[in-house]
Amino acid sequence: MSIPCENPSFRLLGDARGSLIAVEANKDIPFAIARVYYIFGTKEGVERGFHAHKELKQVAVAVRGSCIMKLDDGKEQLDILMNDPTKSVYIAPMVWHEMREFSEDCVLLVFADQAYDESDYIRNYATFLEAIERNGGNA
Ligand code: T46
Repeated sequence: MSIPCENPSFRLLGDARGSLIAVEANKDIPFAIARVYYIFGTKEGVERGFHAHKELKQVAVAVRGSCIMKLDDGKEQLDILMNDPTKSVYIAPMVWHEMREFSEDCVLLVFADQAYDESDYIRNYATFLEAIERNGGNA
């Protein structure tokens, strides 16, 4: 079974002046949006993430620049090049994720279905694998 990370492409709007993308909850994103954050100014060689969320659902999109998003459900690992503002990645609960190779201009925009809660994070990979195992090997 492959990692559930698909989200339909965002529709590119705009005209002679340039481009525009509108993102609507429960339509372009498969949940009601409770929080938006963006990661930018990531220094060269820095890797981020290295955690899974117990409950949180997220959709991430590189609105500028590029980075690589690695997803890991405890069985399978997937590297996704994020370099297109119309293409997003769904980060399901209990999927370990790491981001690397940020371009200098990368702006990674993230939509989340819950407010920030540190207790929702699993930041230890061995703990993550144990939790997957307890759940019968399913993320
Ligand atoms: C994720 C990936 C894709 C807050 O106070 N509120 C927030 O909403 C967020 C997202 C972070 N923070 C604090 C927590 C840390 O003290 O900001 C600091 C940096 O967060 P973190 O080290 O978790 O950043 P990343 O880039 O490793 O992970 C972030 C999100 O935290 C995470 O949920 O899935 O981006």
